[in-house]
Amino acid sequence: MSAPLIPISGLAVSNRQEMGKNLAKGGCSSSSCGSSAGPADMDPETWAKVKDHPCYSEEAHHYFARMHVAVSPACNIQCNYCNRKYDCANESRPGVVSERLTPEQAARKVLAVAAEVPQLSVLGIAGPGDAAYDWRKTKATFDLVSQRLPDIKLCLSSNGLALPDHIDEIVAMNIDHVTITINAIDPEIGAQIVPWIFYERKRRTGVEAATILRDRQLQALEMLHERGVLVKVNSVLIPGINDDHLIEVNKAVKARGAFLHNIMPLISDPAHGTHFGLTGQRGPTAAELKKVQDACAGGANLMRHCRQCRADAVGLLGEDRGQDFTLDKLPEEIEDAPEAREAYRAWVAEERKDRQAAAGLAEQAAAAAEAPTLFAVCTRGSGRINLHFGKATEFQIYEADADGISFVGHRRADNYCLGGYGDAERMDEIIKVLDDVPYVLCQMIGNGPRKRLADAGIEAIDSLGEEYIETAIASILQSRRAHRDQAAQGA
Ligand code: CLF
Ligand code: SF4
Repeated sequence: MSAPLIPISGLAVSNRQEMGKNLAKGGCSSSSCGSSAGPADMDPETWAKVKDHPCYSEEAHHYFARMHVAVSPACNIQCNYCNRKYDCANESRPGVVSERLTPEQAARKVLAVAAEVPQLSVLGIAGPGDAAYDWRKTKATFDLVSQRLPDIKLCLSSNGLALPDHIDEIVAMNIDHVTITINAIDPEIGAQIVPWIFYERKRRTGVEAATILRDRQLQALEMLHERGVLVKVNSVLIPGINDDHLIEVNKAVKARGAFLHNIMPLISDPAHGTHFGLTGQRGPTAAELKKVQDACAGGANLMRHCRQCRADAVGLLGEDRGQDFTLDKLPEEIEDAPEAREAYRAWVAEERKDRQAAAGLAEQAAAAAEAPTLFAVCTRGSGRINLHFGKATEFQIYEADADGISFVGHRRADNYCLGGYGDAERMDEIIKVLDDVPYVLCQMIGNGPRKRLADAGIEAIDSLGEEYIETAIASILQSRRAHRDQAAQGA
């Protein structure tokens, strides 16, 4: 596949080149947003590990796809937010169930996706149970895939209880990325989240269980860090149980070498049949989540672009092509196309240089922003505004302030356009979701939805389609500033 290189516009090229030379950071100005860091912020070995991983690098998530295969149904603990009928809720959206695969079926599926999706860079195993406890199947799958697709990175997610038993194998198998879910380091709090574990052939409960789980999780984190494996820690934010405590978790995992901390909101619904769902435990609001994330600033670097994907997710984060690759849809003959992935990665390398230079300029332009301003962006990847408003099922939220322009999260909403007509109720929902966002940037928008947004105080801008997001935001800020200056001179 060859993707087109599109020149940036809106900013003078000579200026852009000059700024590019001075560019020192990788697109995120926030000190707490380490996942956005670029090659200048880390040693070359670490950068090589994260540059194509959509979860470990916020920047990479614009370009690269991951896929999950649901091969490991067994689990050794019980989380109060999990119903075993569905997938592991530690790193997948609860309430959905994946097609369970044997390692051979999973390897075939990975081959099929790799042949079709040149953006694919990572294979993850994140359930439906625990990848480290159901180790035989996890290992068999990774072995099969790495023989056929050595360029695909391997990634696994676990509750941590069984992880210390597999460190040598993880290192030997070149698994560079491991996620451990740690919701508490205080066993009194942990016991409110995990009522029992199965450890050394015995079921254990309460504080004893939570203590063993915590010790094994932290041990695994230290062991992996010592061996050069990057560890991301996931924590599920449960209001009233561990919200205040997550700052302590953040400090504890940072001290033991965690590369990233991903604080995810509890998703709780009685229909999921989980203990928390049935007992009325609510999830956090977006504001509560942001408050806890912000309170962790200065500790372990935070991941803010997680989409809580499914245990059988396929595609860029935020898109899910899993249903295109169910077993019944896989072709009989699968021909790998490594040259397409190579060509795509070469294109991304060039695109990155161009985008980073543009982002550097944008940082400068934003530096004069008087007050923090939010922008909702419609994008289908590559860090560009390249999606019609009506097709967006999520908006990427960027914030411009005196420190620069940074990605601060995403907000989901059903797509407004239903093939020829717009859905008024969906528009109400979109307006609600964007209530504090004054600008929507999209590739195109019709007059009707533009007016609905304007009536709600949101300006839709579709004149910057295909621009880099940061560049577009910078040129909007510059143009607003020029208008204000003109008005002031005229007054
Ligand atoms: Fe999958 Fe997890 Fe690996 Fe990513 S997901 S096993 S680290 S390849 Fe990513 Fe999905 Fe969030 Fe997970 S967006 S749920 S953090
Ligand atoms: Fe469920 Fe995952 Fe917890 Fe096991 S570790 S109980 S599969 S959420």
